[in-house]
Amino acid sequence: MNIQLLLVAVLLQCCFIAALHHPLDPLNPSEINQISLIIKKSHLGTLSNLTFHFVDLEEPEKDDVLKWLSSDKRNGSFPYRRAKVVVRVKDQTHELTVDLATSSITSDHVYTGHGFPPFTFSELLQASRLASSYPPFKNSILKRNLNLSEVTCFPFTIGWFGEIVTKRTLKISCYYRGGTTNVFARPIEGIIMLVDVESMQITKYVDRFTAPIPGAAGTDFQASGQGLNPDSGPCNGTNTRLTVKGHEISWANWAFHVGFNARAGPIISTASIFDSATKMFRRVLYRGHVSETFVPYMDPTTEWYFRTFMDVGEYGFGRAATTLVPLIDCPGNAVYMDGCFAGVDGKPLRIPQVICIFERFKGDVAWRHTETGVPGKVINSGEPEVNLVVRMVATVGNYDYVLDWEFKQSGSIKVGVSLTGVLEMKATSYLHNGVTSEDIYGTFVAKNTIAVRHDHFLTYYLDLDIDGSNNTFIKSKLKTIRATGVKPPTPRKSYWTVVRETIERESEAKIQIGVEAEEFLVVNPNKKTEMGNQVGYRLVTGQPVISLLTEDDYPEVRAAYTKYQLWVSPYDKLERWAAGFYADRSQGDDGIAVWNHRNRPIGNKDIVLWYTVGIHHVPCQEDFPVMPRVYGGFELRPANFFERNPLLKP
Ligand SMILES: *[C@@H]1O[C@H](CO)[C@@H](O)[C@H](O)[C@H]1NC(C)=O
Ligand SMILES: *[C@@H]1O[C@H](CO)[C@@H](O)[C@H](O)[C@H]1NC(C)=O
Ligand SMILES: *[C@@H]1O[C@H](CO)[C@@H](O)[C@H](O)[C@H]1NC(C)=O
Ligand SMILES: *[C@@H]1O[C@H](CO)[C@@H](O)[C@H](O)[C@H]1NC(C)=O
Ligand SMILES: *[C@@H]1O[C@H](CO)[C@@H](O)[C@H](O)[C@H]1NC(C)=O
Ligand SMILES: [Cu+2]
Repeated sequence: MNIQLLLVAVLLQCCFIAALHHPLDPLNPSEINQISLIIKKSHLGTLSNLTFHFVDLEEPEKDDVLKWLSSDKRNGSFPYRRAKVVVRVKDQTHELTVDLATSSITSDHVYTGHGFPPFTFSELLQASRLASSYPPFKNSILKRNLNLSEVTCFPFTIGWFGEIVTKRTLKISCYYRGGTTNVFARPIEGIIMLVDVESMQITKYVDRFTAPIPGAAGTDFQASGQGLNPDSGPCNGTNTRLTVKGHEISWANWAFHVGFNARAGPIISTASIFDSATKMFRRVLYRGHVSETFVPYMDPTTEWYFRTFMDVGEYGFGRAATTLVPLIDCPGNAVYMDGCFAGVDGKPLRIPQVICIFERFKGDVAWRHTETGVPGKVINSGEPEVNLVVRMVATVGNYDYVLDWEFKQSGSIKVGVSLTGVLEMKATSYLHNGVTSEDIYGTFVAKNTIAVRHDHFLTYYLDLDIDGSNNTFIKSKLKTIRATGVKPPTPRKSYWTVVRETIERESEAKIQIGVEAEEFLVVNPNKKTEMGNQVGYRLVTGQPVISLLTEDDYPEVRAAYTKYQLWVSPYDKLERWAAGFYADRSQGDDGIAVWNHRNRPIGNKDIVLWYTVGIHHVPCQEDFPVMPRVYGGFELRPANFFERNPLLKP
């Protein structure tokens, strides 16, 4: 049986050694090697079967980073370099801090709370291969008259449904290739296997029913060649203003750092914008990245109910990242960065060209005006919009997430995700729609094939530092007023005004967007413009989507934060992952919804925004056999940050 690997990244042993430039630079291959050697030589290494689940830079103290950046930053190296490592050994999860300068483990703590660290490639691969040699499965395949060599199995994380959890577990579901490369299009329905990951054995086998395997015809996808070649049209910028120094980027009026880790994928740090009025760089975003994803499927039956994925915490977006393909994933003028992370054995793995950075001219107007009021003249002025994009693509099984951070010279940062790839489909004995009145939990996209309804929630961690660390979150309500008090009276009956509400506590800062007309601002209450306005940035929200599951449903207990699109918390180095660090089989006792209960003060404090991009996905036939991209996002836009339009000459 030739089970294909679900992981599409090209993984190579790392072969380069990057010099350290910036305290937030990701761990380089030699550092990852050093870390795994330190751990293997320790008491943990002598125990059997040590597996590495997470190896990342231990975030340096923010004050130290800021001090280092604001001093003459090239005049000396950063004072320390530490790693956070999570390993499993003897069925226990160890959280380690490793100091790279002294080559020592400075803390070793056994985690005993709920949930498990992310799965490794090796575990997923081994689990996917178990079925082929499992006699009951071979019988089931024989019974269905299928060729075992044409079967591909995938491991799925299984969430939590109130049971007592003692083991790391996956479920396996299988598909039939037989004449197609679109593996997900031909599900072998009715069979579910439970895998105990620690012993790597199938511990439960259910073959509940058979359904016809959807046909192979029409499932393959080929590009039509209609795409404009990005090299030939006016689609790409010239990059003349782009400088990449290690992980530090400067472009036009922006300067920022691009990192990468196995969990979040791309991480934007210390983004500052040059103010031509003051001739100074001003701080905007200390750190931003995807914090968690939640993808619950809306089919409550035996083979499907557990599909309630938290991809970032269970698998890792960085781990699922793919090597970008020039002229498809990124235009011709893109520059690329590699990504490194530790494999199951602690050795560094490299994903070549994991992030691309490119200047983009989409044909949009940045600003314009035609002035006809000057006698005898028609004055046209304006400029085209040219932006800089930082992109990574994570392919988590069937879905592809294109993550973009787009920097505009106006000071905006547009953050978004495009979803494409293949739907999760289910085989049914019904041929097409209209033959049953029962709920089929999805849409017929092909004969005997239902694409199951689901949601995508991507929660972003946004540590904004608007012109300094101490910021305040403001909710501005647009309120309708009766125009009764106007003197002298006019015929107008109503207008709207802005009622600014300063949010002092985090419990008042969990917000369902779109219920009222309101605006969200992060301001620096200690800084005002010459006109007396507080300097700030506005959060321009996208479609207001919240989870529709009931609060007592187990997936919702784990992802309670998806009932609100926006949360604000005081900065705490330990609070980065919206559903908690140990997302696999978590029980909802960690994460932003829980931290919020402490109701800490957030006025004039270093604060973090947690914003969720949500998409309710009701599949349609055009999403088959591969779906055209769907976009969701938001924008961080200056609001009284500059004295005037920063796109103009000073
Ligand atoms: C350690 O790993 C080996 C090979 O994967 C396996 O055969 C053995 O059972 C494992 N031992 C323990 C204690 O898990
Ligand atoms: C770096 O610069 C700061 C301020 O200019 C100075 O106080 C410090 O001594 C310098 N450090 C080194 C290692 O040169
Ligand atoms: C099963 O599939 C394999 C691989 O595609 C092929 O080589 C083999 O001939 C097939 N066997 C039968 C009985 O069709
Ligand atoms: C687009 O990029 C390519 C490759 O860098 C370059 O040759 C071409 O001139 C660019 N096109 C435009 C319109 O800038
Ligand atoms: C920021 O707030 C903290 C307390 O919340 C205070 O100690 C500090 O001085 C403030 N910094 C500035 C620059 O206002
Ligand atoms: Cu979807």
